[in-house]
Amino acid sequence: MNKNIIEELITRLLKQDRHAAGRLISIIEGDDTGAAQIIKMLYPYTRNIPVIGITGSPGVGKSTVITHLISEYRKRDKKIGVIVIDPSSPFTGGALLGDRIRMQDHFLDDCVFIRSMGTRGYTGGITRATGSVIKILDAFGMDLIIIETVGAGQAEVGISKFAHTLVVITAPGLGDDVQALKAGILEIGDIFVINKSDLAGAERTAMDLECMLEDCDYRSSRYKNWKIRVVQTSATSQKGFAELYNHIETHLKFLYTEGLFDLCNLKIIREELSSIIEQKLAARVLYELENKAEFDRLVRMVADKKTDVYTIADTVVNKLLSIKYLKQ
Ligand SMILES: Nc1nc2c(ncn2[C@@H]2O[C@H](COP(=O)(O)OP(=O)(O)O)[C@@H](O)[C@H]2O)c(=O)[nH]1
Ligand SMILES: [Mg+2]
Repeated sequence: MNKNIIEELITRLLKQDRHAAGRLISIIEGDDTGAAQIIKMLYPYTRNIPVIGITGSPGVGKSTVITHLISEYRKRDKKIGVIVIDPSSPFTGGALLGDRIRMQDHFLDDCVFIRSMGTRGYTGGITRATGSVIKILDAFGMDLIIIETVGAGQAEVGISKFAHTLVVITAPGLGDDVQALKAGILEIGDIFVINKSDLAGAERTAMDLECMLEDCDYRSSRYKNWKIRVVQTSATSQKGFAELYNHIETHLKFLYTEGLFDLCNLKIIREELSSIIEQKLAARVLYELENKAEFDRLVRMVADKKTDVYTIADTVVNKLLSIKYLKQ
C-alpha cells in the first residue's frame, strides 16, 4: 500500500472525514501489511477511549439495544462508534418495532459511525482487525465505542477482551434461556440485560438470572469490587435504556476511580500483542520451513514413522526458542 495514500487518509481522518475512516477500515480488513502501516502512523493520535462490548445469543436484541443506547449518548452529545461483528443479523435497529426510532437517523448522523465486520472469508484475523478498527475510530474523534458480538464460540469471546465494560444480553422465549448463559458468558458480564421484557416469561428469566448471580454474590469475575447490575429493557415499550446507560457510565466511572481502566488497557495490549506475535511467528516459521524444503523432510520423517507430529513440532519450536533474544 502506497505510504502517501495512507498518510493522506490519516490526515483526513484526523479532520473527521468519514470517507477516510471508511477507507482506512477497508484497508485494514483487506491486508495485514496495510493495517501495520496505518497503525504505525495512527497510534500516537489515539486517546484510549472506552470500549463497551455487547454480547448475547442471536436474536436477543443486541442491535436494537445498541440503537437505543446510541440515542442515549446522542442526547448527551457524545460521538459513538459501533463495530458489529455479527453478519448474520443485520443492524436493523428493530425496524419492526415501529417508527419511534429509526436506525437510518443514526446512519445520517455525523457523530455516529457504524461498521459491520464479517467473520467469514477473513484474511487478517477478526481479533487483530477489531483492535485496529478501534484505534481508527478513536483517532477519528469518537467518545466511545460499542462492539456487538454473538456470545458463542471462541472468536467472539476473544473480541470481548477488547472491552472495558461488558454487557451480556438475554431475552425470554428464546429456547436457550438463562441456563445457556452459564457456558462461559456469565463469568464475563459486568452488566446483564433482560431485553424484550414486554414478552411473557420475562419475570421468570429475570428470576433465573438473579438466582445464578446470587451464587457468585453478584461479583463480576473481571473486576472483583464491581457489583453486577441487572436491568430489564424493552424496545417495544421504550423502557430501561436510560437505566442501562447509567449502569454503563457508573461502571466506567468505577474503572477510572479504582485505577482499573489503565490496567484493563494493559490487558488489551497484552491480548493484541500476543495475537500478532503468534500470527507472525507461525507465518514466518512455516515460510522458512517451506522455503528450504525442510518442511518436506519433516513430513517425510513422520510418514516413515521415524517420529510423530507432536515430537517434531516440539523440536522445531525448541530450535526457534534458542534464538539469542529469548536467552538474554
Ligand atoms: N418484543 C420485542 N422484540 C424485540 C425487542 N428488541 C428487539 N426485538 C426484536 O427482536 C429481533 C432481533 O433483534 P436484533 O436487535 O436484530 O437482535 P440481535 O441479533 O441480538 O442483534 C428483531 O425482530 C427485533 O425487532 C423488545 O424489546 N421487545
Ligand atoms: Mg445484531
